[in-house]
Amino acid sequence: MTNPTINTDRLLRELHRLAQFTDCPPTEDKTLPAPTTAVTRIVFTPRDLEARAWLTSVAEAAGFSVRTDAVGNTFIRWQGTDPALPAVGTGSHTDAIPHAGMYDGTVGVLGGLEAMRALQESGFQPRRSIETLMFTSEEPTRFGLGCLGSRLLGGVLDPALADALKDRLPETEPTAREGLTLQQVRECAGFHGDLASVKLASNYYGAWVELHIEQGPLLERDGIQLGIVTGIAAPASYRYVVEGFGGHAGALLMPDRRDALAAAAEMILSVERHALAANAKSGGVDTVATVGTVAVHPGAVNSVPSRVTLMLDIRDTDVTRRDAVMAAFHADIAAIEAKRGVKVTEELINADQPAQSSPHIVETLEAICKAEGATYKKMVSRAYHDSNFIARIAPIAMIFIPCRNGVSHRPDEYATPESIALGTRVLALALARLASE
Ligand code: HGY
Ligand code: MN
Ligand code: MN
Repeated sequence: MTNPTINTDRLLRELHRLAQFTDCPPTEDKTLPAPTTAVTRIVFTPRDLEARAWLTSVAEAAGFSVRTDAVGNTFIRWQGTDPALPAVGTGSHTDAIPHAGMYDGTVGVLGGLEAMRALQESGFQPRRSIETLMFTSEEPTRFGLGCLGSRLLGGVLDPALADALKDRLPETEPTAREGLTLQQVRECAGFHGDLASVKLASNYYGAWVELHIEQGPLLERDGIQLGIVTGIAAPASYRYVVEGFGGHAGALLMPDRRDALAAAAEMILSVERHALAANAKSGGVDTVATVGTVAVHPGAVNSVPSRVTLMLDIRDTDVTRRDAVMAAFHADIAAIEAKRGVKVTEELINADQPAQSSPHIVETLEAICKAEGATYKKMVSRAYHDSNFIARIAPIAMIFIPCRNGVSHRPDEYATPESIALGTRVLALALARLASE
């Protein structure tokens, strides 16, 4: 049985090098615990393209082949002795939301590459080819929909709809192109071809394991070294436009107003209330709802808001419960429209199913953790991941490592070198076992 040595220094060096491809200055926020490394790396921006070119150069220097598909998903491949067999895949994303941290996604991409190199350096020869995949646009920042690359790979997103998605980069971005489509932006970035060609055959991967930070507090709180993910919660997101009647903040009298922001505020509190009620009823914590963006028009202190756009992110491990919260929220929206004389338009962005892990891969990971003497717990992922959509075409599982205070999507996101190395070693051992089957 192979015994790969993870080169932790090399892996940490590369994680910090990748973090330097960022559009935000190193954070000055002294209120956050050090170390803090702020990263903004939005898909198809110059920083993202530089990071992609760097990753390709590192992978090719290790002797692996690299290919990209029409949307920029990047496949780092180690050919097996029996290349006709379905491959074993790992990987994650390197795009980062504004002012995020440096470990979300990147641990899975560089950890996958390091696992491949450590196996290669140990003299291991895979029967099945092994791939580390870097997905395009896991984050919804630019095109409003998360997991763009993996949805196309898994065949759960219509290619024409995808190519028509609008570029939503805020005007402040140097590369903002108001009103361009994904097709125009990706072709400008050098990714051509029909998106219909992105979908992978259902036997392309025989097994898939993604390494990722937990993005929650459970492992650290319980002093457990690794998480084995048995399921991934079902994400849904919606866009709402609230239209009222605005005007001069001094002259427009209260009875004559139809304040769109006041109505939006009631909507935000309503969906929070229904999510909390769902948890109270279930006795659990699996229902979560967040309004993460609010755009106010005209956005002047002395002008009554006439139009507000807000984005809702709602998730649950149980789709029926998630949909029940939405039904209660819809009833409140109707009441708010009647009471305030506003008009609310809803746009469904996505409403996905949860993903279940493969019992075989979970057992494989458990056996490896036991053999390594690593403490572990089986758990669900509340964050969504590209593995949600690879699950449509392959058996999956995920490995979680703890992150400090459970923090993610913030500059103080942090995982220890020991956790990163252990997660990468367990991943390498899992890839070796699965690629020998
Ligand atoms: O939002 C998520 O769950 C992921 O981090 N994009
Ligand atoms: Mn993320
Ligand atoms: Mn992620």
